[in-house]
Amino acid sequence: MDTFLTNGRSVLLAYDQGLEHGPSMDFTDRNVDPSFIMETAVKGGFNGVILQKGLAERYYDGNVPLIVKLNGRSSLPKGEPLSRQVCSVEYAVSLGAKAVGYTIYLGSSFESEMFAEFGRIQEQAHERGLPAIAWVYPRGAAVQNDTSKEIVAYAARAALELGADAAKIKYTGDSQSFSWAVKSAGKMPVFMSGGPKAPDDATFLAHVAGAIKAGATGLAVGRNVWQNPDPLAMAKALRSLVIEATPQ
Ligand code: FBP
Repeated sequence: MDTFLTNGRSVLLAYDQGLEHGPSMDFTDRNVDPSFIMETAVKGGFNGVILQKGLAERYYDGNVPLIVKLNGRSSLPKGEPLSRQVCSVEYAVSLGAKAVGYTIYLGSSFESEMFAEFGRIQEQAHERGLPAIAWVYPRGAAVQNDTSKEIVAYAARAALELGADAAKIKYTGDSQSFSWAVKSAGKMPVFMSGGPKAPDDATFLAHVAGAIKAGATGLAVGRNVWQNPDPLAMAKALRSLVIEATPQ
C-alpha cells in the first residue's frame, strides 16, 4: 500500500459511482466529465484515484496512482446484491493500476460467490506485487443496520480474514464505535468510505476526524469531494485532517 501513503496516511478519490448508481443520481454537468475528476485528483493532491476499467482506458493520464475496480453492478436489479468481476488483474496492470479494488456485499445470499472471486483476485494481485483492496459493504435482507458498531467491525474483520491489503468500510457515526472496527482489522489498514454528500462540510469533516482518531489510515471518498462546489478546497481540508496532522 506504500504507493498510496503519505506520512502513513491516505486520501483516495473514488469515481465508480456512474456504474454503481447511474449518472442522474450523482452527477452534474461538471462532474459527469471524467476529465474533471482526473484534474481534481491531481490538483487536489490525492494519493490515488479509483476508476472502472472503461474510464481508466479513456481518461487515466498517469499523474496520480490508479486503483482499478475489478467488479461492478448497476443499481437496477432488486433483491440480494451480487457484484461480479468485470476486469482481470492482468488487464488492470496493463492500464497502469498500482492496486485493485473489489466490492464484497457481506451478508448477501451471494456473499460466498464474492468471497471466492475476491480470493482468486487477491492471489493474482499478490503474484504481480499489487495490493487488493476490499470494499466491504454489509447489505441484503440479513442486514438490519449497515453502520452499527457490530456490523462495521464484522466488515473489517471479514476483509482481514479474506486477505485484503486494506478495507474500505462505512463510518459508524462516532469515533469510539469506529475504533472497534479498526481494532477488529488488526494490522490491515482501514479506509473510511465517504457516503452520500453530507449536508455541510463541517459534518463530513467531523466524520473524517472521528475516523482518523479511531485509527483509520485514511479515506476513499467521492461524492463529498466532487459534488462540493469547491472540490479543491475540500481536498485541502481532507489532506490537512488526514495527512498533515500525522506525526512524522
Ligand atoms: P462515495 O464517497 O461517493 O460514497 O464513494 C465511495 C463508494 O464506495 C464508491 O466507490 C462506490 O461507487 C459507492 O461508494 C457505492 O455506494 P453505495 O453505498 O450506494 O453502494
